Amino acid sequence: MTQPAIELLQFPFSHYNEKVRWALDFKGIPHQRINYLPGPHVPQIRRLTGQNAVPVLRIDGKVIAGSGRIIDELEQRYPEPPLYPRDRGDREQALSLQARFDDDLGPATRRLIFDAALGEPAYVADMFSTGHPQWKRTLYRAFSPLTAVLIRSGNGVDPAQVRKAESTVASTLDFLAERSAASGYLVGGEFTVADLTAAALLGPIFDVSHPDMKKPRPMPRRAEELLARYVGHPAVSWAVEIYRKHRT
Ligand SMILES: N[C@@H](CCC(=O)N[C@@H](CS)C(=O)NCC(=O)O)C(=O)O
Repeated sequence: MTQPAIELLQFPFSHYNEKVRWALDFKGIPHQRINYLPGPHVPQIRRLTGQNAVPVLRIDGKVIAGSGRIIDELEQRYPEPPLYPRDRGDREQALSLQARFDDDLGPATRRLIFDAALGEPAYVADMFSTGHPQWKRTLYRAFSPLTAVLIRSGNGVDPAQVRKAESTVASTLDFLAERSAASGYLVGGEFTVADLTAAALLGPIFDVSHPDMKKPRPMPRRAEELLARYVGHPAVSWAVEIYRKHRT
């Protein structure tokens, strides 16, 4: 049977995109990644999907936006190895945790890393332009002070929202530590989409070892401080372990 051509339209380093990369790699699905630059990506992604965000998956001529919807499609087409628990109640719990983390944890960790790193816009520009030709990287870097302003306003990076994000991250970390304490997993004693989502969306605030998410060094000083603030939390050790065991 011939495999359908699969393309992931993505930003490197983005944690929602990481959810989909992780699902594709975990299931061993061959695919091509097409990198976009945040900002200049808008016209093409909007034309294709009617909205601006990536990840977007193109599979068999079908275009799907949104990490949860994409993972759902992959799970239907490639059920093994599973990311959804077999038990119906567990499956509902795993999917509801995914939706919760997508809604609150993802925006919160992103806000914190942007707040910490955007003092050095060139660092952020270099990170996001990974994989692009050098001329494009140089041009993108030159525009990075402007991009930084747009990223701040587009992601609610202001003092009040940052404080809210800190509180969301603190309560989610405590929840994850408590919930995973017994079996090492969030639902049903096995690795599911809930663990994948939590670990991927925590990516901005810890030192992920996987090459797709490893933060370039040296990092801005405030970004170092951000990671240092969370490194001792048991939920961060849990996320490191989930990456080690399950991020192929
Ligand atoms: N809920 C969406 C969120 C995706 C998202 O926020 N993507 C960001 C990158 S991390 C993005 O594309 N931002 C650029 C934009 O919206 O223009 C998902 O689960 O895929």
